[in-house]
Amino acid sequence: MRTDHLHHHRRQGAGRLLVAMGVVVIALLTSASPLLAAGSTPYGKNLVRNAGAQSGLTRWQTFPPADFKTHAYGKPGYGFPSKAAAKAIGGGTRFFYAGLYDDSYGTCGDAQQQWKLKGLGSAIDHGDVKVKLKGYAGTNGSPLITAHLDLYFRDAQNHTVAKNGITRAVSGTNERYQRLQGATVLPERTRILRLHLWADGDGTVSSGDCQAFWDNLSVVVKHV
Ligand SMILES: [Ca+2]
Repeated sequence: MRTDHLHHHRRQGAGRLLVAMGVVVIALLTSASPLLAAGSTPYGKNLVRNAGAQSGLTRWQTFPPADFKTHAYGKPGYGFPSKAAAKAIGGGTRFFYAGLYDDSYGTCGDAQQQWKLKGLGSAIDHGDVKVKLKGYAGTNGSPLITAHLDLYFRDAQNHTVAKNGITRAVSGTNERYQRLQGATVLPERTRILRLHLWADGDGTVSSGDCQAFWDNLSVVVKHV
């Protein structure tokens, strides 16, 4: 009896310990989201955060300071995509905009988001990981303003690998969006992906306005 009781008691104790450990693990997983980055980069999931400008510039690094903007969809005829253009792509209420031309820096505003690929190194080096870039970009009516959507491939030291990445550009879209996309197998040693929205062209300098815009961006890695 006594032994049984003791045994039962011990099992209860072990059970409590396991529950306590479980709570600790769950707490670590839920409370410290940067810790989750220590896990593998997920396949099949859009890595871009705030991909549609609906949360302003949260998650985006911009340069020069305060130049790159988000802008509300509105009426057509002002060089920006209209509410109808937004509706056509499920673009919500706001889009990314390269801002006014910055004379002191001699450039339009640009925005970037970067990911360190975690836990995928061996699959990448075996040629088993594909990346797909998708998004919408456009410009005003000027053929001299270009909207760029680039995804760069870099190694762990942020140096170039066998391919620079996927680069796409549009110009003279006359306030409409063009759907841009590209997919490729990641070259050996790729450990960093960087998405870059930027604009250039003589029209940006002469007009003082970089009327290039983007919305609904997506970067997805897949095992192939
Ligand atoms: Ca949007």
